[in-house]
Amino acid sequence: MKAEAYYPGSKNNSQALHYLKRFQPQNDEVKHIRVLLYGPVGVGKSSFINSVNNVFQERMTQKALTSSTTADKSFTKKYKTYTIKREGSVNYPFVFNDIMGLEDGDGRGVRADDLKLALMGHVKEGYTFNPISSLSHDDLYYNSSPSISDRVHVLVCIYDANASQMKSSVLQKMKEIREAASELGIPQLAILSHIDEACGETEKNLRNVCNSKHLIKKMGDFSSSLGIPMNCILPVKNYSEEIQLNQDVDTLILSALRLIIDFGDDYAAKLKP
Ligand SMILES: Nc1nc2c(ncn2[C@@H]2O[C@H](COP(=O)(O)OP(=O)(O)O)[C@@H](O)[C@H]2O)c(=O)[nH]1
Ligand SMILES: [Mg+2]
Repeated sequence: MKAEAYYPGSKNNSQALHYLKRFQPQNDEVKHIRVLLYGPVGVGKSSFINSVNNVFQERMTQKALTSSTTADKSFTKKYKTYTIKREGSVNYPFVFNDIMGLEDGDGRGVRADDLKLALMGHVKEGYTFNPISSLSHDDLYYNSSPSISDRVHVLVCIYDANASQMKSSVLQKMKEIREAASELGIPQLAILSHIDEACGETEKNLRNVCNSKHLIKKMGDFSSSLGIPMNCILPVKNYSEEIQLNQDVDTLILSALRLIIDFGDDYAAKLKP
């Protein structure tokens, strides 16, 4: 893989940001592209949303609360839409939801059937996912007639590149949700987060992402176990402990986001109210 694939030059950041700041969905009926981030607790779903927000506000921000301890089971159980603020009271036309997967036997997370409902836009804002039972049609939080903006337009599975081993139960769950998304024709991508911690080379310099044999292998493994092509596996380092913006972090966030939004937009373009 060529370095230019991820680091095509310093001009690239402002170009990508400019493109995304001007972005409008092709479909006039679509208010925003809805991105669903899916993955186990602690992989960096909230951090990715925060990182996107930092890049757009051009400063450090705190938005989707991140958990500093992954043992915290109370995080991100509610279905909540995160927006990125533009000037005034306007938001950018892309929004994020994050959902934590249900891991085997741990009694937390979100059930596969609820995930499917979320993909179709049936889950109303504020619904608290219940690991024991799924959202029923007569529930107050069931949206029986979702608009095309309520629907999910692109699914992004997230996993931690630093995880010593990719849990097969987690990958299995990701496969299931991917299949549900495929049935609906929803495009899918995957983020490999924590690349700064995944190997010595990227720890020293994020730009080594394309030279790190270890990381390329991780991306390849993730790609083949999920069945997502290699060019849809996006290596990312989220903002975590930084106190100021960093150009190399921004580059990865922006190139991931650009692909995510373009894929979602192509799908949304085909939807009819
Ligand atoms: N070093 C590093 N830390 C990260 C990265 N992404 C997330 N974190 C940290 O991992 C922890 C869990 O992240 P969080 O976003 O809450 O995960 P979530 O449960 O998937 O929403 C937090 O302490 C984050 O600061 C990353 O890419 N690199
Ligand atoms: Mg979270």
